Amino acid sequence: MRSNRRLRWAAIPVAITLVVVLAGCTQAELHGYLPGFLEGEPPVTNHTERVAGLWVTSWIVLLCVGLLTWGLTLWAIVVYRRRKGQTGLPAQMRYNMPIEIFYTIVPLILVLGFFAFTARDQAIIETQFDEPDVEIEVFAKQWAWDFIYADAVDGEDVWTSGIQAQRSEGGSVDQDQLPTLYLPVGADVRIALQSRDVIHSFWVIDFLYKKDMFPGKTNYMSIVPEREGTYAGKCAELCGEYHADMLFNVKVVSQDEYDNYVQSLSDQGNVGDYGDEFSRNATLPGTDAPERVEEGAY
Ligand SMILES: [Cu+2]
Repeated sequence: MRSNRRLRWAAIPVAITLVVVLAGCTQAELHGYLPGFLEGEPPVTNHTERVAGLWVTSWIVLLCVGLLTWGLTLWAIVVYRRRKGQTGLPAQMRYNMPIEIFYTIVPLILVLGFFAFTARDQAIIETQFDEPDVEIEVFAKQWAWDFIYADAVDGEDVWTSGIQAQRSEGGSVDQDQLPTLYLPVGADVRIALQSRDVIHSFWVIDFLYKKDMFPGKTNYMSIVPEREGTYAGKCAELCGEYHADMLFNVKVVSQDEYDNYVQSLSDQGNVGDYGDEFSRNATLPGTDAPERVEEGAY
């Protein structure tokens, strides 16, 4: 009873300190210094708050575990230090059931807790739009990106085919020549991720999410971009010599600007299918072997 009351008194200054410290936090600090959070601006996508929440909560829990562990370690070092005149080993303790149960149960609760919250958030983030406003197909290729805007202009696909980062002699990247994916702000976007050759990974840093891209298998990502701006993207799976130059940008723009952009692709003649026929591997499962050309066919 007495220790309970003492604990309650101890909790008050801890709570006050937390409130004062957190109230003075900037957006960047509240989101654990993850990229993309700006004071007074909407989050980058509909998922970023959730990802940041999981990250920051995990850190706070783990920091508490750390403080407890470091505190107990220091306490043991100080209280049980060797005093003047002491010799030999101190009394050795073993089979302390309460302590053993404690350090079995507590980590188990922590691991199950992390698993449960991660599984919950992942299930929500991985739920794909059945009827997206905008459907994008992304093909990764050594070492650039092709973006296909499905049914974007008069029911037809339009596309861009990218090249890898072009560097000046000093090594800086020419941003204008990077492959650029346009997305309309506020739209339900579903992105189909595929590869033309080896395994790559689609990573837009400020989206706080990445996903592998495999030849012969399509992965999906469903998001609502919520803040206009330009966001850096890169391949996040070591994929060969110029992996580091496999960069792109995502431009989140107004619906009008998006419509103008896809129309401009159509005007340039980038219309129609730009799919698997440009992939390197022509012998994937489900593909027929190339037919032998009849003699004299040439
Ligand atoms: Cu790659």
